[in-house]
Amino acid sequence: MPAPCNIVILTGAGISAESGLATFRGPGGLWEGHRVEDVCTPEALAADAELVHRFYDARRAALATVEPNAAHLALARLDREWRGELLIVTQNVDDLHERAGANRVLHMHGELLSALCAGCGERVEWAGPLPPGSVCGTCMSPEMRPDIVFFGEMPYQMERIERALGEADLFVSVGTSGAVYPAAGFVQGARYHGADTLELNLEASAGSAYFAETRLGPASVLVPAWVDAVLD
Ligand code: BJW
Repeated sequence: MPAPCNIVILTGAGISAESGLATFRGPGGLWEGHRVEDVCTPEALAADAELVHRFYDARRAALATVEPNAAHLALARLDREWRGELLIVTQNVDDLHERAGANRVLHMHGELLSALCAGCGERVEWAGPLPPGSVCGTCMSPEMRPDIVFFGEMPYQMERIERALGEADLFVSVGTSGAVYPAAGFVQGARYHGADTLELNLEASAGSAYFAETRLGPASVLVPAWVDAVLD
């Protein structure tokens, strides 16, 4: 890999699995018998806000008990030492990339530790439980909700992501099943613009066929090995 080149890294729930956070679609992926597709929708929030809040309260509680693992730490090292453009696009709503020390991180599906006003779009730091009807400090509308991109909603910063993919020389995907769009389509977008593509995942995913190379194994092993090879 000639340095410095432009790298875009997409991460998914698999990178945080070895920290102790559950993935969505593997064993143990169900929560109180619900699929994520049934809980993470604007319709579910409207129909049963308490259920949706309970889901995210449980996720926040779990997040408070875990630490970044070797894969997060390796990407943070890459972020510090890589002289070319680099963007870590994470689908994860945890803060483990940041806690590992990475700065160039974009949360396309929102963040557990912030809240969103559905009225004015203001995003604020999470300050505790949000009973239905919680009022926004900026526009005063009673529409505060978890800062999560639900199914059917537009993920954050798509223009910036698409620009980065268009300029990428290398696209690397870590720990994602390739089941959820638009993230699942990034590999094809990057390839279309001429990037090399590498997938690091525990098992073959729905997107594996689109990658030039797939390496199978735990992220805590594959990611540090790949980062060492890129930097050394
Ligand atoms: C390991 C490991 C270890 C385990 N080491 N690996 C058809 C085409 C296009 C779009 C659609 C379509 N049909 C429907 C849609 C739209 C929909 C969609 O994709 N639905 C699918 C169900 C088909 N998408 C949307 O609605 C999105 N918005 C949208 O499309 O807007 C319109 C638009 C138009 C044009 C341009 C752009 C946009 C919004 C999607 C919102 C996703 N939200 C969630 C929940 C919120 C966040 C949260 O609560 O955490 O995001 S769903 C959930 O899935 C979460 C995740 O970020 C996301 C992806 O999951 P991920 O990360 O891949 O986890 P898993 O569990 O699926 O996989 C883990 C992987 O790790 C596995 O492969 C394991 O093997 C591996 N692994 N341990 C390495 N130790």
